[in-house]
Amino acid sequence: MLPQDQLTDMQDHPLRDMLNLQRFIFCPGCLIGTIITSITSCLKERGLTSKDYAIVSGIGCTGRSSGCFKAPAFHTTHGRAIPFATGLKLANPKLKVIVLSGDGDLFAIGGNHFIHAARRNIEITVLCVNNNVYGMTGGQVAPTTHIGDITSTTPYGNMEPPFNLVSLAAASGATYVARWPGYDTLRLQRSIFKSLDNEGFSFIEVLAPCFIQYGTKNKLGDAVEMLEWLRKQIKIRMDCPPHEATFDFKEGIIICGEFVDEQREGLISKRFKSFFQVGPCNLGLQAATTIFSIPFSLIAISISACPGSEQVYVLT
Ligand SMILES: Cc1ncc(C[n+]2csc(CCOP(=O)(O)OP(=O)(O)O)c2C)c(N)n1
Ligand code: SF4
Ligand SMILES: [Mg+2]
Repeated sequence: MLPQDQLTDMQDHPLRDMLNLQRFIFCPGCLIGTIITSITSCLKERGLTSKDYAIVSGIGCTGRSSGCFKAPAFHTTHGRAIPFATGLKLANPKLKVIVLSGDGDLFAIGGNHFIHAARRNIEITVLCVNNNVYGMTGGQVAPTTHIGDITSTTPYGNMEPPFNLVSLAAASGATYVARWPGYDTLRLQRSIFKSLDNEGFSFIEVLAPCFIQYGTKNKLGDAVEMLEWLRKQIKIRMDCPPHEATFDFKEGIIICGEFVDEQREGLISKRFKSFFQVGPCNLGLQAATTIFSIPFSLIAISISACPGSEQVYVLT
């Protein structure tokens, strides 16, 4: 964690009204901080206040990012950011709900929630910080770890093939899908703007190497060397079908770009418009709970912690 005395020169930071700067606990050189400021800059540019949006994260280094926002921000349980975000969106459909979490959180323990949220085309944005490993817990293998990679749980090399996250998102039904390296803030921000406008499920994969847990074990160097290693592999293609969007460390080719950008009415707009308009709120929520099989407690927590105050809610 950064000592407080290193933050004394941050009093005039342009995003200080929207960010808890003392909560930036990430290793110096980690792109998670850059991704948080990219999101915040987009929200500011759009003129959105803390009453207009909510941030939801799971557990992990990326999961800690919810604490950085001076907004309704929810540090939920491991893998459950998406169902929590779904509850928020159902309770307040006008809210822009952004999930920011890690590859392990969203695609290992939370994988089931991801594919069904995409299938439903629920109107939320999911940003996945993909560092190909469980960073915070000691560098264990993740469903995004490449074949042959050394991790703390695959000391002789990983034998399992990784998910291609953009292909998975597209196949599951997401209506906006993109992949960018975290240092490419302009393209990343353009995608965040598009996701805020998308009336459906948006997925943005953001590549952000973990030099502490992944780079060290695979002899890829320090933060700067790993970013250079990543940069050399990036090829931008805006016309690439998602299943051809290669993410191949061995070949040294990572296709970045926008892979899906289509108009399809989102779930809340399509199926629940009339429900929210005519029925009492709790009736609508009970029906939603039954239909979606989302635990009622999660929705209830979402409502009881509904935006309006500038706090972080930690659920254990
Ligand atoms: C139910 C449960 N199982 C396991 C854990 C331990 N755990 C915390 S974070 C994490 C993995 C996080 O990986 P990722 O989402 O990739 O986050 P990163 O640290 O890489 O950003 C695990 C397994 C937990 N907190 N709760
Ligand atoms: S351990 Fe890795 S993912 Fe976590 S803050 Fe450090 S560099 Fe980033
Ligand atoms: Mg990770």
